[in-house]
Amino acid sequence: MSFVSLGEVMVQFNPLSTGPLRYPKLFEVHVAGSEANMLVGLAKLGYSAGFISRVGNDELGLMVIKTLRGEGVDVSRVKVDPEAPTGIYIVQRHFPVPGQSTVLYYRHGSAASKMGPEDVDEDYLREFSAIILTGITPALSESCYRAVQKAYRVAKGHGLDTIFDTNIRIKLWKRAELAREKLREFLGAKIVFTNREDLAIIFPETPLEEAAHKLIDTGAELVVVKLGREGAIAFTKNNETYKLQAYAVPLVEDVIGAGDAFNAAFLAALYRGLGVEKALKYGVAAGALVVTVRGDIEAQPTWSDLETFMEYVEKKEQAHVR
Ligand code: KDG
Repeated sequence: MSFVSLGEVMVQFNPLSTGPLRYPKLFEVHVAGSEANMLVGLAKLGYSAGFISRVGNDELGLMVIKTLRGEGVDVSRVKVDPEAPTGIYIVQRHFPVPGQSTVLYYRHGSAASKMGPEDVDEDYLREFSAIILTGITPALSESCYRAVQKAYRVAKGHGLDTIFDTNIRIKLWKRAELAREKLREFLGAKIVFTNREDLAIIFPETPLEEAAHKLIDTGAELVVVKLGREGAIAFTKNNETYKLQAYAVPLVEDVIGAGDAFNAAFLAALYRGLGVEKALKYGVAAGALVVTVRGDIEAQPTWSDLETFMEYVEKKEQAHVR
């Protein structure tokens, strides 16, 4: 099993202190972006992964390429754009809502936003067995939207499994209706990851379970609704439902990237043949690990990390019961 994806990866500036961004003086630098995060997670779990993107001809672009390569992702299709810069974003942690993070994007006109259908090489896609796309890339520009359309169509045509995370970023779309309208065509992917907020945008005023079933009616075989601290629910086309509580972790540094880590571990377990229930378990474990550090990719687990974490949680639970 091998995974290909298309999207923007940025340099993330994450303050060492929490609170309003006016004040921190010290920032840590990370490489992050939803699609690339998932590929790194999958690579750590033993799968091959390839990324299609563009970065600027600048030091930050070099950092992105070097980091992804170091994590085992094939970057042969990451182009270096001589004119546009690498995108960046800054994180504000635990303010104004404790436990949550918000982001400031500086990515308008970035190298990745200039991607288009010409970046999607059909022969390259055919080297993989599954494609992962998200609702972020179509929001970057009209040409990125067309690139995602092409990738989705070509992948379906060549029999790749299609995986789509709705990942609606209102800061990019500006209007919820636009996201709803433009993302509709990707909702029939084989596996759809989403969350409560995105479902409310896609199917307004529809109860969560009904909305998930609407996605199944659209063609999805498996719909996974991530619920943050509450865990996740999976709905299958065979009418099965699986629900799992999240693992509580003593320390939440930064929640950004948890959803991507969840997806990666969920997919890794599912494609290893472990079944949906076990996949949910690995997914929430990976999500729990990622929130304990700043940065999206650093704490993504290997199989052995997942086993160690799960043993620790089980021991804690048993001690609690006694
Ligand atoms: O899922 C985490 C991502 O949201 C974060 O890394 C930044 O890719 C990003 C985005 O577009 O929001």
